[in-house]
Amino acid sequence: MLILMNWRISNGVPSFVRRDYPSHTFNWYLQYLFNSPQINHALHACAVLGLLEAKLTQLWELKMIHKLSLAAALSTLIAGSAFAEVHEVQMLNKTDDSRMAFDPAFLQISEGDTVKFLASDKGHNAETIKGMIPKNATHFAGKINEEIEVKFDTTGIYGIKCKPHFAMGMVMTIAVGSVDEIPDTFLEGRLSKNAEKRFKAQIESLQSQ
Ligand SMILES: [Cu+2]
Repeated sequence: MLILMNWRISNGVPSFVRRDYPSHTFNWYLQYLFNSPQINHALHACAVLGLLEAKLTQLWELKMIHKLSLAAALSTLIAGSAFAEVHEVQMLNKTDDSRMAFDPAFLQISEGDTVKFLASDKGHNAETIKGMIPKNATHFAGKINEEIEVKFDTTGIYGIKCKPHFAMGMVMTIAVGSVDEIPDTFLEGRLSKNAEKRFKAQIESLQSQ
């Protein structure tokens, strides 16, 4: 798609976006052809790109932007937000193997992805642990029973806790981007035996990937 767009861009004003064309009808047609939810997501991204390109085309016609910046803007969009994912984590009183836990307790995500913490059971929250997030990353703290969505833009390892059940080991690890190694200081802070044990298991999931 990127090559196609760049080809169109380098061959003059992008022309495939006809602003009078009902693109959603076309999307439904493709969805019917492929009959797949993944295709549906991809088409949604394409529709977003189409709208953006239409806007950029207008700017282009007004000679407000340069050919290269159009290509760069589209490339960034394709590489970034169009494919950012939302991951859901449940906050639970009980899972198959433990009490008071995040499920999943370990997540590997891409930069720019979002994690949504669901208040599946009552009495929990999600917040970062001091000393257990990457340098330059921002701390966050949800309130009890609050469902928060957090976007992770900084690469590295994040230790997350539920404040009321931290001592019981209600913690999770989120690895953002390609993390080669765990910082030496990651488990150096004050952790209960339970929290430390679960963190060690979560880190093993990372290293076994
Ligand atoms: Cu909790």
